[in-house]
Amino acid sequence: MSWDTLLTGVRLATMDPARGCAYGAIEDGALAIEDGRIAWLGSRVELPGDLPSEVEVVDGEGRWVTPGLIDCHTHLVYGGSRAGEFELRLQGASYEEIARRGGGILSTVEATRASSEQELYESAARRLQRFLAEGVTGIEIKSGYGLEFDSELRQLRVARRLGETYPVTVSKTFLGAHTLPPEFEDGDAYIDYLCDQMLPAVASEQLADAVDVFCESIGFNLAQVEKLFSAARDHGLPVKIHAEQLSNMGGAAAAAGWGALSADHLEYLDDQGVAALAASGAVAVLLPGAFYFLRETQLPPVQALRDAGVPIAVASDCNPGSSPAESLLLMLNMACTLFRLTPEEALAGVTRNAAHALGWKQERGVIAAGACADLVLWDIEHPAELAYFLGGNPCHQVVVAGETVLRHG
Ligand code: DI6
Ligand code: FE
Repeated sequence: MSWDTLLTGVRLATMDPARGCAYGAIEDGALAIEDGRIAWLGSRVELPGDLPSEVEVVDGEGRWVTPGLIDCHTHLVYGGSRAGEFELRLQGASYEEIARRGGGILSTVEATRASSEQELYESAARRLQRFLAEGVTGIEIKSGYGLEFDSELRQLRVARRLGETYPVTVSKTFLGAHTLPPEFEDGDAYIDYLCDQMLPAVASEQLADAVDVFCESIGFNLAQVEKLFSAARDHGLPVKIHAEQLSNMGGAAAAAGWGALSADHLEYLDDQGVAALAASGAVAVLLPGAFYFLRETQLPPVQALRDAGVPIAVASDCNPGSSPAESLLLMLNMACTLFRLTPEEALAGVTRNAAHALGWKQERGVIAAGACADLVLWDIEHPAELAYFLGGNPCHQVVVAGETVLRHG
């Protein structure tokens, strides 16, 4: 036993279901870190008597500790802003109308193409720091605002550099199939271009950990999804999908058939879709920020997902058009108030189940022996407070791979 750090005087919300209690909590807990991993955890009275003399003992002063938070669905890297479009929507235009008129995603594509790699990096870094300040230590970042070779790869390189520079683990997703770019009139031809030209380059530069697609009337149809997923499989890349956000196209069930990591949005998911997700083990990722910001009224089938045992994650969908959200804690609150998740389900949605959605199961998103020591210490009296505050930030300290990377106050 050669522990580096022993954290005592903490209340652990382990989020480990094996503990069989709310939040997998251990009151009066202690936790040992060795080589960036959790070496031991338990109640303080169970601590072995013969502690190594060189171990640094840190008193958590009664704070709650959770796993580092994970935002498993973001479009963090983009150029420009869509505040003008927000004003148009307040005058009555719908999100889909704006998209059909060439605004929407395409206006961000224009701004992103016009941005240098450094400009994209700096604006995304600002956003990333806000997430990190709230205890986010893992984040997924999609491309999808380039829609042509150089700009898609530029977005993914920025995502990679963010992960190399900040103490946040980044999962990169290729979302070339976000919408049809202005250079193409035909979705089939664009999907062919993605499969034949872009995907091989993305894969050979190891710029993506997964492939995503927007399956929607203003996105891509099922046949196009299948074609893209088949190409992704050829490159050994896992898939995920934006599905059933604005209508029911059967995208989630199709993705489940390809062993997708997750299906995201899901407001219009039907029983068949729920059953397909349950059978495949895919995670249902709920995005309350987009639901709120677009003033949607169709609720995702949360009770059916629960009944079927589908793991539910919660993410920010941070993007300039449908969810300019820069707070994952606010998403916890929205998941509870809008979707009626319990605070415990919401917290599982940004820890254990978010890890699962990124293929990081066991490694992150849970406080357990052997897992990476990504931890957050909070100034709260109960874990439900993480979903309770609107816009507050009770984060005290963020630990990544056993090292303190941020301390507030
Ligand atoms: N669904 C969304 O909510 C985002 N992308 C997607 O496929 C919106 C992206 C945008 O409006 O810029
Ligand atoms: Fe999205």
